Amino acid sequence: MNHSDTRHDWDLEQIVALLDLPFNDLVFRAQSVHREHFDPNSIQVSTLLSIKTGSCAEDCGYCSQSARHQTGLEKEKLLPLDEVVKAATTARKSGATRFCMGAAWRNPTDKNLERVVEMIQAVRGLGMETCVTLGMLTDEQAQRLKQAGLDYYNHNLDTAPEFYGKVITTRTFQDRLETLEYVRRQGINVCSGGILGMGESRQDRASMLRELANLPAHPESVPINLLVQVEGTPLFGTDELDPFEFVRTIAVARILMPRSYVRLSAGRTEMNDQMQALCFLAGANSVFYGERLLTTDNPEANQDLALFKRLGVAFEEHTELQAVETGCKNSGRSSAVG
Ligand code: SAM
Ligand code: DTB
Ligand code: SF4
Repeated sequence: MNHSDTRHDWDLEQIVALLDLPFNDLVFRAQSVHREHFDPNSIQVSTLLSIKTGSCAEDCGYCSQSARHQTGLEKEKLLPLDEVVKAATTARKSGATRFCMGAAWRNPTDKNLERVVEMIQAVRGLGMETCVTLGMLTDEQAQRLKQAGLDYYNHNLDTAPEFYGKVITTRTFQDRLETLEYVRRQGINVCSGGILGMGESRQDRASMLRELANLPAHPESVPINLLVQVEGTPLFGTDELDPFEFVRTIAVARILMPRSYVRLSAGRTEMNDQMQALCFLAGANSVFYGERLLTTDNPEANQDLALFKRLGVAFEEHTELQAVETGCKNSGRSSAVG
């Protein structure tokens, strides 16, 4: 979808200049853009489930699930369908509109993909939006997921192309772009973002945002994760990122991709309420909800409800899809928290 105010021709200097703005100017600008397209007091919530855990063939330096890192993680084979349906039903009852299923694969086999197809169909049957993240796909596999009715595919660029080789050596940045292209070609909504706090520079953060914003179409959903430092991974012990630098990056993501949902993703357990509020002010309007991410903790649901209530923000009730399809500002209903 191309709109007159969405650009795909950002250069690095322009993005670095945004990141360099005085903090107040940057956040004000991001919040102004945010208000042109979204209800500023409404937050979309997704719940995550790890459907296959650990023993992954890739060597991503941040990840607890790589077979190459000794993280003491309990491995789990692909979950049976009934367990997935049970978890999705619980997530729906607590107010999540989207159910995201993650598998620790470099890429799915066709046989495993069929099992995931069953899961997608069952979760859709509960009236929820579906998202899966399964690693690299072929064109045909993306087509199969589309046929199954999948709403979103999550596949992060993770970091700047210039920094990529310092974090992952078993695949290339180009591999990631290819999967995103197959997913987009099938008309599946794209969820793609990255991780901050891996020792990258501000220029690297700008470069990652440029890659996302200059895709032929902006991802509908842009997760910005703060590295969750897992003992036993190569990135454990990395110097912590200045929290304001994280907020700045959220703000610039909002400015560059004005109609995308920007998700304040992993890392919220390390953030205080004030920092999360700043992220929302800077244009983040989606979170993972529920006490578990994939293998690490997320804030307790009660804690999030209390924060949302204090901030006067509400869960977005309508689906993102309706918002994207109607292109409507403030089109959704929100339910007050509390
Ligand atoms: N294996 C698939 C893949 O890598 O595309 C899907 C699952 S993978 C766990 C999904 C995403 O989670 C990664 O792309 C990365 O951005 C994020 N992630 C993984 N470990 C993380 C960590 N320790 N901190 C923050 N984000 C993390
Ligand atoms: C994304 O960008 N973040 C989520 C989701 N996409 C799949 C995963 C975060 C994982 C955090 C570390 C863990 O729990 O293993
Ligand atoms: Fe495997 Fe995904 Fe973890 Fe990389 S991020 S090791 S591909 S599960």
